[in-house]
Amino acid sequence: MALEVGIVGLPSSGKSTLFHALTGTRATSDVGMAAIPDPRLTQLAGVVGARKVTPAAIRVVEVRGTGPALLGNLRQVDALLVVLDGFSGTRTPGDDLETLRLELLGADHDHVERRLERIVKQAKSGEQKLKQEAAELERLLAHLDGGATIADWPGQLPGGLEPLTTKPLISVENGPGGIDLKLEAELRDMSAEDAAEFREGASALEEVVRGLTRELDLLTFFTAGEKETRAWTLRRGRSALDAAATVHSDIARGFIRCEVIRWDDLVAAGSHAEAARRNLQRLEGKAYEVQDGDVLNIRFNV
Ligand SMILES: Nc1nc2c(ncn2[C@@H]2O[C@H](COP(=O)(O)OP(=O)(O)OP(=O)(O)O)[C@@H](O)[C@H]2O)c(=O)[nH]1
Ligand SMILES: [Mg+2]
Repeated sequence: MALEVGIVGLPSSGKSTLFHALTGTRATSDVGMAAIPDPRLTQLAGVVGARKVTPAAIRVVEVRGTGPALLGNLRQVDALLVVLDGFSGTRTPGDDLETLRLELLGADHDHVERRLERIVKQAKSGEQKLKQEAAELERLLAHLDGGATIADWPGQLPGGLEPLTTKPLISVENGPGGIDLKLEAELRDMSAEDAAEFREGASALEEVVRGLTRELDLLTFFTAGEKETRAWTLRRGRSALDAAATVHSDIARGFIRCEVIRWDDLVAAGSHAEAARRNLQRLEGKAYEVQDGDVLNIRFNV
């Protein structure tokens, strides 16, 4: 499953412009993929002579409003990108962020309330587990009504609640004080060379993507084949088996062991064969904790 991020913002703040700048897709669709640029991938692909190079990607979802029902579409996403209008001169980004936070709080309150209603109905069957959940939700609702947030809830949350307000939130000020999203969206439609000539440094959007990977504590690992060389994201602290599952569930199921080499060792060696000769490759098992920059070759049988 690719990482997923939701774009939220007040009307006309630049949500669709950010969506286009990130995904290259016009907002006729609400879901697109944003590639995560990584210079290591290009080097690896060169060394193994890959015919296809695939960067890691984030799924991006834009929601077209801030009501509870629309925001509710974001319960599955891993993080929120909040777009703030800093270009029109008619808004105060800090105030708009506060407004957005209140909308998110409102949506979570609404969500807990509805869920409580539903569970109370279901609990009439007398099932003990449902009665317990109803009691928990009632306590949580009282906590929210008292002006607190789900994030301050001291206990464990009822399973599958998926609040919005506990998700990592990254704000993007659209305008001179932040990122000129209109320009980024226009650059997106140019070739990489033309775009590079226009801007002084790296794309400002790269900072947004880096912020996301930081907030979500992600690392990048690689698979480096001739047919395809590819970058993948994984939460820090996860195992080789989790990495295998990211690539394909069959590979995880048939996992035997995996060969691990540091990306720069492989680049320095110039080929898998030379890296093996220099003994730069290690064999690891399912429990191995994957490190940022690892190149994995997973042995499996199906
Ligand atoms: N000058 C300038 N105009 C911008 C910028 N970002 C967006 N706009 C313009 O502002 C308008 C609204 O931008 P959108 O990206 O459609 O905003 P939105 O949040 O998706 O709007 P809704 O979906 O209608 O709520 C468009 O006409 C954009 O071209 C910017 O950075 N500078
Ligand atoms: Mg829009």
